[in-house]
Amino acid sequence: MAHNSTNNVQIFNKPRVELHLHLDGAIKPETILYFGKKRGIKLPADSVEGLMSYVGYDEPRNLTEFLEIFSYYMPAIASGDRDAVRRIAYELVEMKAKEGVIYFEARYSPHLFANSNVIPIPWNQKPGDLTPDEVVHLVNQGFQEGEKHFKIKARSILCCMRHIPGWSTEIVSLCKKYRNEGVVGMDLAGDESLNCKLNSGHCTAYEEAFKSGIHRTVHAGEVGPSTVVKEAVDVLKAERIGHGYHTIDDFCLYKRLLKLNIHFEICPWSSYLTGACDPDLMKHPAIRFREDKANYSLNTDDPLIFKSTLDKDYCIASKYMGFTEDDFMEANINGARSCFLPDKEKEELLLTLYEAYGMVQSTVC
Ligand code: PRH
Ligand code: ZN
Repeated sequence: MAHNSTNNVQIFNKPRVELHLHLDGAIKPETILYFGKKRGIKLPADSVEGLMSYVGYDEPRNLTEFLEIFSYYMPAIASGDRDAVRRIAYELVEMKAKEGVIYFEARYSPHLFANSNVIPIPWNQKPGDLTPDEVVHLVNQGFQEGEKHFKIKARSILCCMRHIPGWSTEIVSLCKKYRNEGVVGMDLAGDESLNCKLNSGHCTAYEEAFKSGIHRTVHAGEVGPSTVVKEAVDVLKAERIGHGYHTIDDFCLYKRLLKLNIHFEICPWSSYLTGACDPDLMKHPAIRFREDKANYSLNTDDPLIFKSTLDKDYCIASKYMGFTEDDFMEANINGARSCFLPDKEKEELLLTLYEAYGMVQSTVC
């Protein structure tokens, strides 16, 4: 199915909220090339088109193949360059402001940007001294600078990684440490198809997050079965589910999550490209979520790799899933209601949306 005609057409020209977006999946190719050159790190190509022919794609693969792509370009950004981390955060705010987003929550693994020995250090580089803690500080700085320039709000969610449970305790500590400086929650990301079994390291960290009032989302039921979603809600006490498409395979669970008002962070184009759903987008679970008035939002996930902007996801929802202007407003209001901001800021965000959507009288004279 050709989806090029859905690229870059703005069909919902009103303020938006985005809750599921990976910082390391939303880097400008120009910035990857810049830091690759500056640091003498070899990349698969030295032009934007060349790099994108390795990094971007537009026909379905599987989640494992998709996740491998990060390792093609992350060495240029990770493992020691403080400017790179600050700059990609700043540029993400710029990017989202252009897409009409007024509030977003971007997620990342601080360990994957630090000197964690996971992103291989190129032979000509000395091992650096960038810690996960400093990474969080740098991202916060980049976001704050971006917020000042682009007049939108940016917050972050710190990711635990399914295959490295040993990092999760530090993640919850960082969430607590930086809860007043831009970090609003915790996530569990990574390859659900290979690491379906929940590790006790993640359970302990999520338990601690729950006790400490740290907001929780979990990637679940993207390509994995509905049991992963059940575990995310019942064991990890997730308030939101990243993707969650396979929830609908278990009717009882689905009905229960509708009642609990669990939020589903839907990423239409991502789900097509990772093989998470039927490639026929007219059969996408988002249609069911919409019909059942579930609590869900529309998101990009990894726009660098998916060669997309939020417009792509909205266009797909409109063209293949029958979404109307009212549905888009509803999805954004749902997103604002289920965002991880403190109550007062959440109310302000909701009021801004209600005003922009003509649902209340503007307070501006
Ligand atoms: N599903 C699971 N994991 C994902 C996705 C997708 O939604 N997109 C990115 N990631 C992982 C990548 O390994 C990335 O490095 C990490 O999340 C942190 O952003
Ligand atoms: Zn994701």
